[in-house]
Amino acid sequence: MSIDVERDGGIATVTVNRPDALNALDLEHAQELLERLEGLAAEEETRVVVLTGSGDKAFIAGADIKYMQGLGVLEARRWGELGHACGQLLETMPKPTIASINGYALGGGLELALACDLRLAASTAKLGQPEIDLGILPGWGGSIRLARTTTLGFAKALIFTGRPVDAAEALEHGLVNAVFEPGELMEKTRELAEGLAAKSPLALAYAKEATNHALQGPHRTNLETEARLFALMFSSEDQKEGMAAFVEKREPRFTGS
Ligand code: DAK
Repeated sequence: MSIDVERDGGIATVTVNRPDALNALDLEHAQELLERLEGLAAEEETRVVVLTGSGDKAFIAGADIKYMQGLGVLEARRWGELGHACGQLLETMPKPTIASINGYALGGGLELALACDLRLAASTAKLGQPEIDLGILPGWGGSIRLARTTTLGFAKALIFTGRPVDAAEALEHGLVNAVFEPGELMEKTRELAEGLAAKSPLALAYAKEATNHALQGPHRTNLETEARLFALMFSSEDQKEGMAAFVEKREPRFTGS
Protein backbone atom coordinates (compact mmCIF):
# COMPACT_ATOMS: atom_id res chain seq x y z
CA MET A 1 0.00 0.00 0.00
CA SER A 2 2.31 2.73 1.12
CA ILE A 3 5.96 1.74 1.12
CA ASP A 4 6.61 -0.52 -1.84
CA VAL A 5 9.63 -2.79 -2.11
CA GLU A 6 10.57 -4.20 -5.49
CA ARG A 7 13.40 -6.72 -5.77
CA ASP A 8 15.34 -7.35 -8.94
CA GLY A 9 18.51 -9.39 -8.70
CA GLY A 10 20.47 -7.99 -5.78
CA ILE A 11 18.77 -4.59 -5.96
CA ALA A 12 15.84 -3.63 -3.73
CA THR A 13 13.99 -0.44 -4.63
CA VAL A 14 12.01 1.12 -1.81
CA THR A 15 9.35 3.54 -3.07
CA VAL A 16 7.45 5.88 -0.80
CA ASN A 17 4.04 5.69 -2.41
CA ARG A 18 1.84 8.50 -1.21
CA PRO A 19 1.70 10.80 -4.23
CA ASP A 20 -1.42 12.69 -3.05
CA ALA A 21 0.71 14.18 -0.27
CA LEU A 22 3.87 14.38 -2.40
CA ASN A 23 5.13 11.31 -0.50
CA ALA A 24 5.25 13.17 2.82
CA LEU A 25 5.78 10.73 5.70
CA ASP A 26 3.17 10.46 8.42
CA LEU A 27 3.48 8.06 11.36
CA GLU A 28 2.12 5.04 9.49
CA HIS A 29 4.40 5.55 6.48
CA ALA A 30 7.47 6.31 8.58
CA GLN A 31 6.91 3.18 10.70
CA GLU A 32 6.46 1.07 7.61
CA LEU A 33 9.60 2.57 6.05
CA LEU A 34 11.56 1.63 9.16
CA GLU A 35 10.26 -1.95 9.06
CA ARG A 36 11.12 -2.27 5.37
CA LEU A 37 14.64 -0.94 5.91
CA GLU A 38 15.18 -3.27 8.89
CA GLY A 39 14.20 -6.21 6.70
CA LEU A 40 16.43 -5.19 3.82
CA ALA A 41 19.41 -4.49 6.07
CA ALA A 42 19.31 -8.11 7.28
CA GLU A 43 18.57 -9.69 3.89
CA GLU A 44 21.74 -11.22 2.46
CA GLU A 45 20.44 -11.45 -1.13
CA THR A 46 19.89 -7.69 -1.20
CA ARG A 47 23.18 -6.11 -2.20
CA VAL A 48 22.05 -2.53 -2.86
CA VAL A 49 19.08 -0.51 -1.60
CA VAL A 50 17.55 2.33 -3.65
CA LEU A 51 15.17 4.83 -2.02
CA THR A 52 12.81 6.86 -4.21
CA GLY A 53 9.34 8.41 -4.33
CA SER A 54 6.35 7.57 -6.50
CA GLY A 55 5.24 9.86 -9.33
CA ASP A 56 7.35 12.45 -11.07
CA LYS A 57 6.83 15.35 -8.70
CA ALA A 58 8.31 14.32 -5.39
CA PHE A 59 10.98 12.17 -3.80
CA ILE A 60 9.68 12.89 -0.27
CA ALA A 61 8.26 16.36 0.47
CA GLY A 62 9.17 15.97 4.13
CA ALA A 63 7.61 14.81 7.32
CA ASP A 64 3.83 15.21 7.23
CA ILE A 65 3.13 18.70 8.54
CA LYS A 66 -0.55 17.91 9.19
CA TYR A 67 0.50 14.98 11.40
CA MET A 68 3.16 17.00 13.22
CA GLN A 69 0.86 19.94 13.87
CA GLY A 70 -0.76 18.29 16.89
CA LEU A 71 2.28 16.65 18.48
CA GLY A 72 3.24 17.20 22.10
CA VAL A 73 6.84 17.25 23.29
CA LEU A 74 7.05 13.52 24.05
CA GLU A 75 5.38 12.56 20.79
CA ALA A 76 7.72 14.89 18.90
CA ARG A 77 10.66 13.21 20.62
CA ARG A 78 9.44 9.78 19.51
CA TRP A 79 8.75 11.10 16.02
CA GLY A 80 12.30 12.41 15.87
CA GLU A 81 13.63 9.02 17.02
CA LEU A 82 11.66 7.22 14.32
CA GLY A 83 13.22 9.36 11.59
CA HIS A 84 16.64 8.96 13.17
CA ALA A 85 16.24 5.17 13.18
CA CYS A 86 15.46 5.21 9.43
CA GLY A 87 18.47 7.47 8.78
CA GLN A 88 20.73 5.34 10.95
CA LEU A 89 19.79 2.22 8.99
CA LEU A 90 20.35 3.86 5.61
CA GLU A 91 23.70 5.17 6.81
CA THR A 92 25.02 2.04 8.48
CA MET A 93 23.41 -1.03 6.89
CA PRO A 94 26.28 -3.11 5.47
CA LYS A 95 25.41 -2.42 1.83
CA PRO A 96 25.26 0.70 -0.33
CA THR A 97 22.13 2.84 -0.21
CA ILE A 98 21.24 5.20 -3.05
CA ALA A 99 18.68 8.03 -2.99
CA SER A 100 17.14 8.47 -6.42
CA ILE A 101 15.76 11.99 -6.04
CA ASN A 102 12.97 12.32 -8.57
CA GLY A 103 11.46 15.62 -7.37
CA TYR A 104 10.96 17.50 -4.12
CA ALA A 105 13.35 16.36 -1.38
CA LEU A 106 12.40 18.69 1.44
CA GLY A 107 12.80 18.59 5.21
CA GLY A 108 12.73 14.98 6.38
CA GLY A 109 12.90 13.91 2.72
CA LEU A 110 16.27 15.55 2.20
CA GLU A 111 17.38 14.23 5.59
CA LEU A 112 16.70 10.64 4.51
CA ALA A 113 18.48 11.27 1.20
CA LEU A 114 21.44 12.62 3.18
CA ALA A 115 21.56 9.43 5.22
CA CYS A 116 21.98 7.41 2.01
CA ASP A 117 25.51 6.73 0.77
CA LEU A 118 24.94 8.21 -2.69
CA ARG A 119 22.44 10.67 -4.18
CA LEU A 120 21.38 10.92 -7.82
CA ALA A 121 18.91 13.64 -8.78
CA ALA A 122 16.59 14.55 -11.63
CA SER A 123 17.38 17.97 -13.11
CA THR A 124 13.90 19.04 -11.96
CA ALA A 125 14.48 18.12 -8.29
CA LYS A 126 14.27 20.71 -5.56
CA LEU A 127 16.14 20.13 -2.33
CA GLY A 128 15.91 22.05 0.92
CA GLN A 129 15.40 22.24 4.66
CA PRO A 130 12.32 24.52 4.97
CA GLU A 131 11.67 23.67 8.64
CA ILE A 132 12.62 27.16 9.78
CA ASP A 133 9.47 28.53 8.10
CA LEU A 134 7.37 26.10 10.14
CA GLY A 135 8.93 27.37 13.35
CA ILE A 136 11.08 24.28 13.88
CA LEU A 137 14.51 23.00 12.94
CA PRO A 138 15.56 19.86 11.05
CA GLY A 139 14.88 16.87 13.29
CA TRP A 140 15.94 13.82 11.31
CA GLY A 141 19.67 14.43 11.19
CA GLY A 142 19.77 17.28 8.66
CA SER A 143 21.55 19.77 10.86
CA ILE A 144 24.45 17.31 11.13
CA ARG A 145 24.50 15.40 7.83
CA LEU A 146 23.97 18.41 5.54
CA ALA A 147 27.11 20.03 6.95
CA ARG A 148 29.06 16.77 6.73
CA THR A 149 28.02 16.19 3.13
CA THR A 150 28.52 19.76 1.91
CA THR A 151 30.06 22.52 4.01
CA LEU A 152 29.04 24.08 7.30
CA GLY A 153 28.47 27.42 5.54
CA PHE A 154 26.19 25.95 2.86
CA ALA A 155 24.29 23.91 5.46
CA LYS A 156 23.68 26.98 7.62
CA ALA A 157 22.54 28.99 4.60
CA LEU A 158 19.98 26.32 3.64
CA ILE A 159 18.79 25.64 7.19
CA PHE A 160 18.62 29.29 8.34
CA THR A 161 16.85 30.61 5.22
CA GLY A 162 14.78 27.55 4.29
CA ARG A 163 15.61 28.30 0.63
CA PRO A 164 15.30 25.26 -1.63
CA VAL A 165 18.01 24.72 -4.23
CA ASP A 166 17.68 23.17 -7.67
CA ALA A 167 19.63 20.09 -8.75
CA ALA A 168 22.36 22.12 -10.48
CA GLU A 169 23.13 24.10 -7.32
CA ALA A 170 22.96 20.92 -5.25
CA LEU A 171 25.54 19.33 -7.55
CA GLU A 172 27.81 22.35 -7.33
CA HIS A 173 27.92 21.96 -3.53
CA GLY A 174 28.36 18.18 -3.49
CA LEU A 175 24.87 17.67 -2.10
CA VAL A 176 24.16 15.20 -4.93
CA ASN A 177 26.63 13.02 -6.82
CA ALA A 178 25.10 13.44 -10.26
CA VAL A 179 22.13 14.97 -12.09
CA PHE A 180 20.18 13.44 -14.98
CA GLU A 181 17.19 14.30 -17.12
CA PRO A 182 14.01 13.12 -15.33
CA GLY A 183 13.36 10.39 -17.90
CA GLU A 184 16.86 9.01 -17.45
CA LEU A 185 17.10 9.06 -13.66
CA MET A 186 15.77 5.57 -12.99
CA GLU A 187 17.88 3.98 -15.70
CA LYS A 188 21.02 5.73 -14.41
CA THR A 189 20.16 4.74 -10.85
CA ARG A 190 19.77 1.16 -12.01
CA GLU A 191 23.12 1.24 -13.84
CA LEU A 192 24.86 2.45 -10.70
CA ALA A 193 23.07 -0.09 -8.50
CA GLU A 194 23.85 -2.97 -10.87
CA GLY A 195 27.51 -1.98 -10.94
CA LEU A 196 27.62 -1.99 -7.13
CA ALA A 197 25.67 -5.25 -6.87
CA ALA A 198 28.37 -6.97 -8.95
CA LYS A 199 31.17 -5.96 -6.59
CA SER A 200 32.31 -7.83 -3.51
CA PRO A 201 29.58 -7.27 -0.89
CA LEU A 202 32.15 -7.86 1.81
CA ALA A 203 34.58 -5.27 0.47
CA LEU A 204 31.70 -2.81 0.00
CA ALA A 205 30.44 -3.36 3.56
CA TYR A 206 33.92 -2.74 4.98
CA ALA A 207 34.49 0.24 2.67
CA LYS A 208 31.21 1.71 3.92
CA GLU A 209 32.17 1.11 7.54
CA ALA A 210 35.61 2.66 7.06
CA THR A 211 34.42 5.75 5.14
CA ASN A 212 31.61 6.35 7.63
CA HIS A 213 34.32 7.04 10.21
CA ALA A 214 35.97 9.70 8.04
CA LEU A 215 34.34 12.75 9.59
CA GLN A 216 33.97 11.56 13.16
CA GLY A 217 36.12 10.29 16.02
CA PRO A 218 39.87 10.30 16.42
CA HIS A 219 41.86 10.21 13.16
CA ARG A 220 44.35 7.64 14.44
CA THR A 221 41.64 5.20 15.58
CA ASN A 222 39.90 5.58 12.23
CA LEU A 223 43.10 4.70 10.37
CA GLU A 224 43.50 1.67 12.63
CA THR A 225 39.93 0.61 11.79
CA GLU A 226 40.73 0.89 8.09
CA ALA A 227 43.89 -1.19 8.56
CA ARG A 228 41.93 -3.86 10.48
CA LEU A 229 39.19 -4.09 7.84
CA PHE A 230 41.77 -4.13 5.03
CA ALA A 231 43.61 -7.03 6.68
CA LEU A 232 40.34 -8.90 7.29
CA MET A 233 39.64 -8.94 3.54
CA PHE A 234 42.68 -11.21 3.14
CA SER A 235 40.77 -13.99 4.91
CA SER A 236 38.06 -13.84 2.22
CA GLU A 237 37.40 -15.63 -1.05
CA ASP A 238 36.49 -12.29 -2.62
CA GLN A 239 40.03 -10.94 -2.20
CA LYS A 240 41.44 -14.12 -3.78
CA GLU A 241 38.91 -13.98 -6.61
CA GLY A 242 39.45 -10.24 -7.29
CA MET A 243 43.19 -10.54 -7.51
CA ALA A 244 43.12 -13.84 -9.45
CA ALA A 245 40.71 -12.30 -11.97
CA PHE A 246 43.08 -9.37 -12.50
CA VAL A 247 46.07 -11.64 -13.04
CA GLU A 248 44.08 -13.95 -15.35
CA LYS A 249 42.69 -10.95 -17.28
CA ARG A 250 39.02 -11.85 -16.68
CA GLU A 251 36.02 -10.35 -14.87
CA PRO A 252 35.80 -11.29 -11.17
CA ARG A 253 32.82 -13.21 -9.79
CA PHE A 254 32.36 -12.18 -6.18
CA THR A 255 30.34 -14.32 -3.79
CA GLY A 256 30.63 -12.38 -0.55
CA SER A 257 32.51 -15.17 1.16
N1 DAK B 1 3.19 17.41 4.76
C1 DAK B 1 1.88 17.19 4.53
N2 DAK B 1 1.29 17.36 3.34
C2 DAK B 1 2.06 17.78 2.33
C3 DAK B 1 3.45 18.04 2.50
C4 DAK B 1 4.01 17.82 3.79
N3 DAK B 1 5.32 17.98 4.06
N4 DAK B 1 3.94 18.46 1.32
C5 DAK B 1 2.90 18.45 0.46
N5 DAK B 1 1.78 18.04 1.06
C6 DAK B 1 0.46 17.90 0.48
C7 DAK B 1 -0.26 19.23 0.35
O1 DAK B 1 -0.84 19.59 1.57
C8 DAK B 1 -1.27 18.90 -0.73
O2 DAK B 1 -2.32 18.16 -0.18
P1 DAK B 1 -3.82 18.77 -0.07
O3 DAK B 1 -3.69 19.94 0.84
O4 DAK B 1 -4.18 19.16 -1.47
O5 DAK B 1 -4.61 17.66 0.51
C9 DAK B 1 -0.52 17.97 -1.64
O6 DAK B 1 0.55 17.44 -0.87
C10 DAK B 1 0.07 18.65 -2.85
O7 DAK B 1 0.86 19.73 -2.40
P2 DAK B 1 0.68 21.22 -2.97
O8 DAK B 1 -0.69 21.46 -3.45
O9 DAK B 1 1.22 22.15 -1.94
O10 DAK B 1 1.67 21.16 -4.24
P3 DAK B 1 2.48 22.35 -4.89
O11 DAK B 1 3.05 21.80 -6.14
O12 DAK B 1 1.67 23.60 -4.96
O13 DAK B 1 3.69 22.64 -3.87
C11 DAK B 1 5.50 22.00 -2.35
C12 DAK B 1 4.66 21.66 -3.64
C13 DAK B 1 6.43 20.82 -2.09
C14 DAK B 1 6.35 23.25 -2.66
C15 DAK B 1 4.52 22.27 -1.19
O14 DAK B 1 3.61 21.18 -1.09
C16 DAK B 1 5.24 22.42 0.11
O15 DAK B 1 5.82 23.46 0.40
N6 DAK B 1 5.15 21.38 0.95
C17 DAK B 1 5.72 21.41 2.27
C18 DAK B 1 7.20 21.13 2.18
C19 DAK B 1 7.86 21.21 3.51
O16 DAK B 1 7.78 22.23 4.23
N7 DAK B 1 8.53 20.12 3.91
C20 DAK B 1 9.19 20.02 5.16
C21 DAK B 1 8.25 19.49 6.18
S1 DAK B 1 8.93 19.66 7.79
C22 DAK B 1 11.38 16.38 13.92
C23 DAK B 1 11.09 15.36 13.08
C24 DAK B 1 10.99 15.58 11.72
C25 DAK B 1 11.13 16.84 11.20
C26 DAK B 1 11.42 17.87 12.06
C27 DAK B 1 11.55 17.66 13.41
N8 DAK B 1 11.43 16.18 15.33
C28 DAK B 1 10.33 15.59 15.93
C29 DAK B 1 12.67 16.30 16.04
C30 DAK B 1 10.93 17.05 9.82
C31 DAK B 1 10.28 18.14 9.40
C32 DAK B 1 9.86 18.28 8.03
O17 DAK B 1 10.11 17.50 7.14
